[in-house]
Amino acid sequence: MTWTDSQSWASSLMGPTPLAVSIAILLVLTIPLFLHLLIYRSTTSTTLPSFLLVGPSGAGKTALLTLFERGQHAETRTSQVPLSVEVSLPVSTKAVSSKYRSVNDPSNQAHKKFLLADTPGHGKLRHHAFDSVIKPQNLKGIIFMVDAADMSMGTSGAGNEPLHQAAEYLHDILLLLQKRSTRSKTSKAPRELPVLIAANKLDLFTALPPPLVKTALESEISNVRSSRATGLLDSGIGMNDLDIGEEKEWLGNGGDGKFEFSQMDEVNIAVSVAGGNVLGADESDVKQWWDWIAGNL
Ligand SMILES: Nc1nc2c(ncn2[C@@H]2O[C@H](COP(=O)(O)OP(=O)(O)OP(=O)(O)O)[C@@H](O)[C@H]2O)c(=O)[nH]1
Ligand SMILES: [Mg+2]
Repeated sequence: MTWTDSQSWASSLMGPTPLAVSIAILLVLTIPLFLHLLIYRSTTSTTLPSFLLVGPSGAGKTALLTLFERGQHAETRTSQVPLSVEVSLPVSTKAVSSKYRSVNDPSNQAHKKFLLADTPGHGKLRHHAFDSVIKPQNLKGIIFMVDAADMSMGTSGAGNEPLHQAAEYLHDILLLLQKRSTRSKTSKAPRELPVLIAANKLDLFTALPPPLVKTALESEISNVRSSRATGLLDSGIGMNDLDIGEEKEWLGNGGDGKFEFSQMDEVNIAVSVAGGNVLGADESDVKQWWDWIAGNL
């Protein structure tokens, strides 16, 4: 029996036989059901989107975490272990992933949830933060919090230790992100990872305004970068010995001259700066940070 034979199984499946009709009906009914189950299961099994809170000790990270979680401020003490909490976006703030939903969509009424991970800022405990950057679980962004009132004394340079500490920490985080992104370039383009520099404690009159926090950090990171380069050169490793093409050891392009946050765009890391205060005589002002989170959720 060949396939052209009217009795062959292929011909009988094509023909208007009761068997062919019932198989076709079965397929039409089960395929959408199967696809639905497949897609539905794969979206619900993923973990919640998360944001990482890093920054020097005393910046106000834990204070922000408690404010976001409970809606009010509570006493904090120096953190020693990382802590993750589930936070809901305020209903007034709309997540970017819901921008095409109708205003009447019932899922808009539900709060959009995410995980906020606090890390200790103490110099000896920063490995917790670095670990979280290296193996991110559905990481949507990093919030680097600084105490803007602490950085204001004097200008940038040797005298301003808080600024130097913050810049060094931020430099290391950005370098880690840059390495992560250049490493993954071989398989596919690195996913964009936004970084927010949250200038906190703007309620204090000594606080540096956010645009100045940005420039102060940029110029201090330039110093950190060039002193790291000198350290490497002094140790006998020349620029040419380092395989810069493979994996950049220098933050930003080339590593010379002035560092600017815009140099991170090249490796898909968008750095933005926004100010606010968790505490304050009047009340907290964290609107810009909520908006940034919503814009990346
Ligand atoms: N004036 C003022 N004080 C603040 C503000 N935010 C936080 N603080 C205070 O800053 C201090 C340090 O805050 P924490 O949240 O514990 O700091 P942290 O960043 O978690 O520090 P580590 O856990 O050591 O990394 C606390 O006494 C807070 O009350 C703010 O916006 N304004
Ligand atoms: Mg803390």
